[in-house]
Amino acid sequence: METEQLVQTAQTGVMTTADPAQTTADILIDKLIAWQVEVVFGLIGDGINPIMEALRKRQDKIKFIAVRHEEAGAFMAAGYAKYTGKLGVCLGTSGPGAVHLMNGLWDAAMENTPVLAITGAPFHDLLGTQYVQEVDTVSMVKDIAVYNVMINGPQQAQTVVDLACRTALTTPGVAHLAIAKDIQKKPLSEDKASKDGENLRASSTYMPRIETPVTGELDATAALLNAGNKVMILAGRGALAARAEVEQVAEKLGAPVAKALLGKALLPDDSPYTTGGIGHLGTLPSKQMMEECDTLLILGSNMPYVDFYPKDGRARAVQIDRDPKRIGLRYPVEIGINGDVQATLKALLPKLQAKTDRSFLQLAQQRMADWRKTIAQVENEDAKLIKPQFLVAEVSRLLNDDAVIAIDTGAHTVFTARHWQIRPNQKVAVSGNLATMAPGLPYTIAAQLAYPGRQCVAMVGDGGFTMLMGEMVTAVRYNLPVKVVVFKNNSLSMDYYEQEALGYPVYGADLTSIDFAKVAEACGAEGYRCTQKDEVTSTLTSAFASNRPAVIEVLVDPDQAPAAPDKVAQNKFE
Ligand SMILES: Cc1ncc(C[n+]2csc(CCOP(=O)(O)OP(=O)(O)O)c2C)c(N)n1
Ligand SMILES: [Mg+2]
Repeated sequence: METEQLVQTAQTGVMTTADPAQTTADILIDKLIAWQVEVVFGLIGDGINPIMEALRKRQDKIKFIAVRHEEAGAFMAAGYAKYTGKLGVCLGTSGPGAVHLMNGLWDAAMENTPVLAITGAPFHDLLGTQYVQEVDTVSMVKDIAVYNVMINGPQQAQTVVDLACRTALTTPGVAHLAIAKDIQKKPLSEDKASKDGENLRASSTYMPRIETPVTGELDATAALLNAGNKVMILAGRGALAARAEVEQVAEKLGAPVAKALLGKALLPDDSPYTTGGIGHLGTLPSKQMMEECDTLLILGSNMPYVDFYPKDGRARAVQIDRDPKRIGLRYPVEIGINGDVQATLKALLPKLQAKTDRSFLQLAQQRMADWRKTIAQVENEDAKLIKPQFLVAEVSRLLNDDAVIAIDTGAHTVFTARHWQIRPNQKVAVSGNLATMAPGLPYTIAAQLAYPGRQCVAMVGDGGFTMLMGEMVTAVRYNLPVKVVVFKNNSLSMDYYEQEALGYPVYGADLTSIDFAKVAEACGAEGYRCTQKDEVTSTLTSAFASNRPAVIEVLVDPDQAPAAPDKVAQNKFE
């Protein structure tokens, strides 16, 4: 696994010195270039014209991707950062443009994703006068921003843009800079520095944060893990860079690894060490092993489904996380280590004793063999309609070894999480914590920009896709050959089943049918359609072979409920 996926590499600082004719907007964009920002996702407006002009003048150094909806721009910035670990940047005009960014910013913030949002504001002397498009964007993002400033002049821009980028990358999280439109075009020569601020400067120096674990905790951790007879590992996004170390720990302790959805890429699904996903969209073996373990090692995971942890008092637990606020959040752990998972495991490994009793891991492997048979039966069962499980299995089989996948939110998330057998060099982004609909297409566009040579595929529901499907034209405009697989069930099916499970008569869940293949064609992309099971393989094969953006609309069986792990074989929703 490339560690590049997780952290921007350290960089030596470039101290940009602006010439006096440079405006705030010039300084802002030069700083972004110094921070190695390659792309800004946004949509113009009269609140950001000077920023657009600064981008236009530097288009050979920094790319502006014009989106059709600012929400998509923010999802693209978030997706870009989730896939690459680099800073994602989005831009929206004052008022409505900024408001549209919010959902994508929340998505980024809830996954500690490094994103910088830049918003415009009305003329500085009109702020507070209820002027047209006046939204207090600094207040709007204050619940999520790790850095949040209104820039009041080019002098200040020389410092705070660097601070915004560094804070977003190192915390990591969402930084926000708001700039009134006249301030954007104010030249440095017209902004006299204060006496105290005269020598204040910043630079694009950036060092990723590295936490060093404390030895005392390591010895106690090793003792606890060595004493366990049935050790289980729960690993999430924070463990992604530590594949080799997780494998070594699993091997030494004879411990199966359950992967939280955001940690799906940690181990390939055919690894002998993993029981696959966990939680409502996980596997039965993950659930069973978690119930039966006597020791739990949580690695960089904040998996929210508390029912899927061991019962209180049943397992002694250790948690390693770079955010101390998360230690003990989901399960009462005995020892918490605040640190990077990879560094901590490296230090811990020599202290662990290889367990001779392999029976717990062997039980997990045997259960996984049964589970694989069960899901293969579910996928291949004779059925009149196309089963979404079968569709995922076919996509999974036909993907390139280094495919980059985006998953939207809905019943199809459950099917994709479970039936896509991830391989070692495949990547994924999903709105794991906000669990919002609509990011699938924007994420995949960002993926294709970040990895031009790789196959980028989005798995989306018909509801979520409709929300931002205008971005198909963005894929066309920038020649991005993304592939969007639409699970068409004419239903907001996840919530259909939720209402049903709660005993409500289902209301508001049906969708009026849209011809998505035609929508794709109208945008200048290719449109494919499957209505029969025997068309799926050939249609996917043709679409994946195309070098153009494409939508593959697949009419799936709406009666397939996203079942909980123990109901999978019976197809019941819990
Ligand atoms: C922005 C947003 N609105 C509403 C929801 C609640 N919700 C979660 S899944 C879902 C249904 C998604 O439908 P679709 O995209 O068609 O996928 P399907 O469940 O049919 O696979 C809804 C309404 C949400 N998560 N995000
Ligand atoms: Mg649907």
